[in-house]
Amino acid sequence: MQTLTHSALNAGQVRWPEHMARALELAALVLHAAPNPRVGCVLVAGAATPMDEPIAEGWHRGAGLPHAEPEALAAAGDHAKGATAFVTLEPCCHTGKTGPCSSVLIAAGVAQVVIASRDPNPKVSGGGIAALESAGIPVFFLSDLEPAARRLNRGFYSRLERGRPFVRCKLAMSLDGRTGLANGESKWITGPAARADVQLLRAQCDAVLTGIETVLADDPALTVREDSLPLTAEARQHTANSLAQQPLRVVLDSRSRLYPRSKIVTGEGRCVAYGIEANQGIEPEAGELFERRSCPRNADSGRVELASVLDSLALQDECNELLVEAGATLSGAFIEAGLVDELIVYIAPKLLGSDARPLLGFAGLTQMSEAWQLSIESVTQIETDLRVVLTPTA
Ligand code: AOF
Ligand code: ZN
Repeated sequence: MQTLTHSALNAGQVRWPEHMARALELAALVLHAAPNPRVGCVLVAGAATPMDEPIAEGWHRGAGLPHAEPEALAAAGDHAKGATAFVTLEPCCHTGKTGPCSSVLIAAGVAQVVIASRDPNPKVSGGGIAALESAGIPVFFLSDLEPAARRLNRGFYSRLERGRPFVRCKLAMSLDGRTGLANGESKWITGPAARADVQLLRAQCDAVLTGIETVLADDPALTVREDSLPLTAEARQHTANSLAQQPLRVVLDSRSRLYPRSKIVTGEGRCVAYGIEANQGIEPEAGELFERRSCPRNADSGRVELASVLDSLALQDECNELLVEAGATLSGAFIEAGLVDELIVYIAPKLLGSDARPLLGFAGLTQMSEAWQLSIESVTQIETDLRVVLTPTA
């Protein structure tokens, strides 16, 4: 396989970044394809001239459905022969729920394949590249687009490379960093548009996690309400498959206080509660969509060990991306444990005063150098509120 940076492209390859950017765009039409990665494919006529035009497009709509390459090849028909295939991820070489894409590309007679990332799945992991090359099809790696291709599937990479999901933590606060009044009233800090944006975060993840205190206080459903999603009709249609299933709901419930009629248990889709002891609580009453799991106890907090919960979600549920929608204590514990990969903070232009509730439940810092340092990824105004996306600074 030849690695190519943008500056090393020859005259016949100058439009390659453009074709790959389109393949990345196609992949991103799907909110999530879990447990599979999101993949896009563009077929371009001919092997290498600047005049080459795309002849077909395809993308992966979700687990069990055709991969991006056979989708594009089907759209191209006989024109695929001699074409260049731009695929955001290394074509697979195994038979899972569908057959190997490398074989399909070889059978269709494509002249060459250009990829933007390697597949971390141990069943593939270089095998797709090797299969194509041994059939005489050159493979090129556009390394400058690798960060974008990895970002597209950061949950998939996180699960396969670290054995745990990519963790996003959503928080909503007033301008003075408060989440509710001292009497507990918290509905609503942010406006309807910001809350619709949270629906989109839920639709993008595989699992939503909260704590038992939030369930006891607010009884949240934590489901995706399709009609609240801020999507165009076209976008909705592209991602229809990912909206067919609710994200797994996860409750941390160390002392088995979850009750069977809570919305998190009775809502559509599966719910898992993690406690210290297995087989305690409501399991028999709640039906087969509810499961109670046990976890090691964290010696400091006396509650479930958060890292074990993440390991379990990756291993047992193939969870790529987890959204934490919890209160100050649990969100603070995730941050303190260094387990949050991205924070999404909605800020409402309201002032609630110093007796209102704080954003996070950790305390005890005595020096500025101990502060949790974050970097701002983006700041977006969402009607009356702001959304700030941050990542912890390593
Ligand atoms: C590709 N193109 O569009 C995708 C790929 O169970 P299966 O058959 O759907 O296989 C899932 C695995 O295939 C997934 O873990 C990843 O390694 C690869 N995904 N590969 O060539 C695609 N979605
Ligand atoms: Zn495939």
